[in-house]
Amino acid sequence: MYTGKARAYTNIALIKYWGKKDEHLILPMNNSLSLTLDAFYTETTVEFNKSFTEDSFFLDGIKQDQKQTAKITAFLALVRQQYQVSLFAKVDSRNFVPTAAGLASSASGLAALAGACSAALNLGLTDKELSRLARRGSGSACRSIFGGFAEWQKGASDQTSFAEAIVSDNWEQDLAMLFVLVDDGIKDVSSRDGMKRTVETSSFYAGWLSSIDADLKTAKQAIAEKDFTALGEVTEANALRMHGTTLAANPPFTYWSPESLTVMQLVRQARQNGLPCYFTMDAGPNVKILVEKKNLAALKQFLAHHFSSEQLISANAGPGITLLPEEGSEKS
Ligand code: 2P0
Repeated sequence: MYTGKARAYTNIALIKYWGKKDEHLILPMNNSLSLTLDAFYTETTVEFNKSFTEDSFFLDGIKQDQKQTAKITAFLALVRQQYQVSLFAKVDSRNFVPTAAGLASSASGLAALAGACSAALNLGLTDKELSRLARRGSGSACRSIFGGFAEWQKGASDQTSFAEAIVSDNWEQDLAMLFVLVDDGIKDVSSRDGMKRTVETSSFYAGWLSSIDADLKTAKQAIAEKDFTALGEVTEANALRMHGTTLAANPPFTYWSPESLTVMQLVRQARQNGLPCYFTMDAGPNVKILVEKKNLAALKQFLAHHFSSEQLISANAGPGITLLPEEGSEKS
């Protein structure tokens, strides 16, 4: 048998990935830029074993059904094909999230799986190769190979689409992200389905694409100059543009709940009160607030009038993927 283990942290995009030009290869329509966080991560052990007759997937110790295993199985099939392996595998994943608030992330999950496969099969992949492999599991996973800021270069082929670390002089260590967990009770549109519907039907999608290059340039310049206001403003504007595209899809949809709008309004109010902070949102109603670490306590205090402490989860910048080879690559 061949076993390997890896830990990967989730990342939040400041400039979003929204839309694929190749669904099979997971090639995105646009570059994206993210911050990897330390508070939420996945640890995954994978075992390839000739005695297995099928792939299996355990999440937090619970065996997952076929539907929940589909993304994992598809990824394992790709690994088998790409690296000439014929064995089935058992995947054992643990999500480390501060609450059971639905923050489990496919970014950390698929990045950890890619790392665990690399460790188990002794593939010796570089970070770039690992990023390309993780991308095939879930687009955003390619950014979780790296700590701090990362940019996913959309590329034009499987070979040329991968994330890279952005040189930042460790400025990300001055930043924090506060998650405001809100519950909406609305049926989810998965990000995969949501971005597909948007690309295919939204009359606003062209506008989204046309604004990306300028947003990326602004964000990268802000990181280079350690300009929090510039980074925050472009983060918030980019998220609003992404979410705007869903309103013009057919059928239209939104990830926003009334509470999401309340948080957005509170963020604007905090700014008016002299507390610099900026929001972003992904394919769900929770709001993430980018804030300088030195202002995190004040922001939490301000929001504590409206939300319980369980709803306010903070994170700092986190590290890249860690392969845990001590458990790896034993043959028997
Ligand atoms: C992002 N999201 O850049 C964007 C913003 C959600 C909104 O990447 O289909 O799970 O597996 O490539 O990576 C979530 O989408 O989608 C995502 P697939 P993924 O973080």
